[in-house]
Amino acid sequence: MKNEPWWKRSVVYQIYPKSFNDTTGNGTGDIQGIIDKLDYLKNLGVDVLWLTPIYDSPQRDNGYDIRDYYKIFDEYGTMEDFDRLLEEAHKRDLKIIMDIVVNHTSTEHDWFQQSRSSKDNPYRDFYIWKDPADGGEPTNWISKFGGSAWKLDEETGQYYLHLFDVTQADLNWENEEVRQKVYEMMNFWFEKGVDGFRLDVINLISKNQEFPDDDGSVAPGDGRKFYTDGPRVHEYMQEMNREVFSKYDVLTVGEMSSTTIDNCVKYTNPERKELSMTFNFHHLKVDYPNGEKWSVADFDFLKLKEILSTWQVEMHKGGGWNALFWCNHDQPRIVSRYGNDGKYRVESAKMLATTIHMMQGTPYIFQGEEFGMTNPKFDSIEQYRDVESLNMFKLLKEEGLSEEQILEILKHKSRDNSRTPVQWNDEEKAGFTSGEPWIPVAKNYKEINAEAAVKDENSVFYHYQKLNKLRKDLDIMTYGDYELILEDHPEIFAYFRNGDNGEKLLVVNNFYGKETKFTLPEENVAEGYKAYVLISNYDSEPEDFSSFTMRPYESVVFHLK
Ligand code: TEU
Repeated sequence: MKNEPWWKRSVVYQIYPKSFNDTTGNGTGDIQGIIDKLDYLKNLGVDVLWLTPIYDSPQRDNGYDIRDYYKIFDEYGTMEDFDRLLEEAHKRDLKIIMDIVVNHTSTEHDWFQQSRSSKDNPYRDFYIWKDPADGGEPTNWISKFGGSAWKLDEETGQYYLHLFDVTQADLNWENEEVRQKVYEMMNFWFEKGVDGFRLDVINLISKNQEFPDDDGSVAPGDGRKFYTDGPRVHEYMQEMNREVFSKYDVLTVGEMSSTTIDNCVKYTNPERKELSMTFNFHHLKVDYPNGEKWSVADFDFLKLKEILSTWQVEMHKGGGWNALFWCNHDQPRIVSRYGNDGKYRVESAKMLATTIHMMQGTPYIFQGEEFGMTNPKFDSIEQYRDVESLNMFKLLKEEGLSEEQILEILKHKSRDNSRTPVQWNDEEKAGFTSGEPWIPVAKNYKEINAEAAVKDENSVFYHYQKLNKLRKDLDIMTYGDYELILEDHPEIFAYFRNGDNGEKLLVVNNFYGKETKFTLPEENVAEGYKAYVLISNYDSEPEDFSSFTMRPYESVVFHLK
């Protein structure tokens, strides 16, 4: 285990700079704001900070639309500020990973400006241009943000592909020059000293060059099968690894949209020399009835257990590595989703934290999650900022839904649910800014904020701190095999982690707000073991680890030796 990479034992904290901490009063977070909170993050016990894109950008998609990969977005600061952040973080033994978006660029990027200018411009082939088919879009694929994935450019009479917003044009990875430019840019950031990358939708970069129409078997115009984990994607990842990652000791995490376990094993098995680990989203779709995000439904608990467990077992078997997470800037807050953001907010936030952190992989904590921030429950469309939410509002209205219905859906599903300003304290604007925040602060900041959490030894914050510390102390958290038990139990998510020499962790979580009985199944009865409670979320502990009544959202981890 000695030669294992450092990132297997790390905990990553995700910062969404726009909403993190504003020091200038312009209502938008900034780099200095991150520097000011480094001690807070160090105290939480995380090892790595992932910054979502901080490059120059028109901000149509909050920085995932990059205009210049070599420049910091003005409102966040300057390259000098960034260098200072890197230095201050490293001083505290915190690593920094950058978010790299290379499936697409902003249409304001110079490459695209050139590319669009004429058919024979040297940059034309940097993007994916197609002639009209039968006078219309080249294929029937739809964009992930709604509407066609193709946009006609009047200048030259051709369409360009945009899997996301119309201002996010897909790069043409078939073009070797594009790849070289991307690797050059990646090397620039590593030479600066950053410690890794989160690679945005990296499994979408290789498109089926036939560009076929989708037959609609999944959903009308779906198109995903023609570019998800596409034909040359592993070749590109290996090339990227050779040209960039292999030269540094870094963490690389690929964001994998609608991927499969087989592919994620390939992306992350070290022998293949691609990436360190992958994010997948299957466990965050168990509240999408029939795969439909834009509806409101309870989550399917048995399916959740099945999905997470299958990924645990299969990735381990294949020698891959999982990124573990509940929250990010695209997902509603987990405590409002699979937990309880009312009476049992604290208990359920801790229970969810334990459930995911005790699995095998590298855990990620999204800003605010560490003290149990909730969805803001906006009640008017004016409060929303997200391009996807605004597009969907329009589209669902056209489909005939009432504003009231759509607002109810957005309350649960909008990406803005996680993007409201971090609630630092109970002062005006939650201590996020002295100005007017770019997106409203959630109303519950007086009760739910970082300062209150740090003052309260029973807070969610200290639960995360403890989990982070346990990871450092116990090898079994990193290396133990995962074994689900009670797979059909309708309320309890329980599993073992099996280490060497019979050492075990028994992780038992009640996912509901009522009492339920835990009984260790016959075949798992561990004779002769002594059990020590490692971490739990109530102040009294069960007497017998093999059978006890669980309180609402109770969570207990036993160390069996
Ligand atoms: O997200 C990719 C992605 O597929 C999503 O999770 C997306 O938010 C979802 O499909 C919308 O329903 C990444 C970024 O995390 C996201 O913020 C960007 O908007 C997107 O890529 C485009 O760069």
